[in-house]
Amino acid sequence: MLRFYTAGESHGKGLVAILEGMPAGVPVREEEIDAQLRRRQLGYGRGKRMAIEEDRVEILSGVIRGETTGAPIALWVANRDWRPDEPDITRPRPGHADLTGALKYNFRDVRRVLERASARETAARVAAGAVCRQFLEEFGISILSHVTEIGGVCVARRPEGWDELRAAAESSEVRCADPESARQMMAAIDAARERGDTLGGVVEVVALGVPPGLGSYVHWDRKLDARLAMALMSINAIKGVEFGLGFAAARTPGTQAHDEIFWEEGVGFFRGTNRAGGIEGGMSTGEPIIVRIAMKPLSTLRRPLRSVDLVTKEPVEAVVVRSDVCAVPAAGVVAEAMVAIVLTDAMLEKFGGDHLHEIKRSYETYRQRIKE
Ligand code: EPS
Repeated sequence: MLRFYTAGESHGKGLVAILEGMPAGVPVREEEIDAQLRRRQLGYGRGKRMAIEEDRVEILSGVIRGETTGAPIALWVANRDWRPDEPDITRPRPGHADLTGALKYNFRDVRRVLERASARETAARVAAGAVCRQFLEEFGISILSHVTEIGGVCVARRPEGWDELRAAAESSEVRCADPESARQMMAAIDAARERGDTLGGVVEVVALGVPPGLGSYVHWDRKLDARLAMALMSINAIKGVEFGLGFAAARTPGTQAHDEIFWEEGVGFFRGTNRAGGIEGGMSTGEPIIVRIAMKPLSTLRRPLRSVDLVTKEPVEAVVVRSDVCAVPAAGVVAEAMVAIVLTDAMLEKFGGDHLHEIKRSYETYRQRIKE
């Protein structure tokens, strides 16, 4: 249904995203894409690069007078820190794509790898995701995220309501909804910076307003959780994905692991709990989709690990380049974008049409039937 590509290097001229398959008639506001790009640039623990860049989108195609036309949407985000002539790097970082990328493509310079393996690429994803968010908004679907863990510091408490959770996370420098936990996370980041170290963490992403029945139980590659997991695992440095109870479900007996079903006049079917994280049998249940991602600590270390020079084969210390101490808050914003892209694809698959009006009609008919 929906396809998207990105192109661009971290210190190339800029980044491109091409989003193909978006129907006509979707209102797209450039300011909203820019607002998402700005959110991705924030976060305590980021390096100096984020002070240099001021990410802004330019819509090159597919949108006329603020509405999609159904044609491919090309988005451009320029790099301020464009450096076309940097020297070679031959000291690969353990944990990075450097060594394997160089072996695979027969490079003697890992810069050719790291320029593309860099998480700078995620700015293009956020731009594409921001267009998808505007499509989802038309159906009352919204996506939020908050950081639940950084460097072993876990969030101690969280607000009850989704709006409160969102507001608290948005106002936090580490995107954590509990100010006291946030303070401890920032202290952990400061300590890691002092040591020349980096920190990973966990982010929870929540999608609200998703109708039941997106995805499918009939075939493996149409399952919604499988598609979300792939999209989220594709984000740089993400090592794990879990839905609802996730790995804890493996340690929970069946009587306490599932969500009992109820029905009420005017509401229809609903669950009393949401341990499944909004997905059963590869389909959305209509409850909030709740997914957590684990990010490893970044592999560029100011106290470098042992490595081997690609050319001389001598033991060396891995290269030290400018980088972030912690990018977990930013990863949450990227994860929201990836979830938006997958949900848009799943919505188009279920309710698809060439114009937003057609899709809305089909969606309303379905909602009505479900209610009855
Ligand atoms: C990154 C290294 C840093 C980060 C970068 C990801 O960039 P630089 O090498 O220019 O200092 O700032 O992230 C971004 C530029 C971004 O926009 O997120 C890396 O090696 O992955």
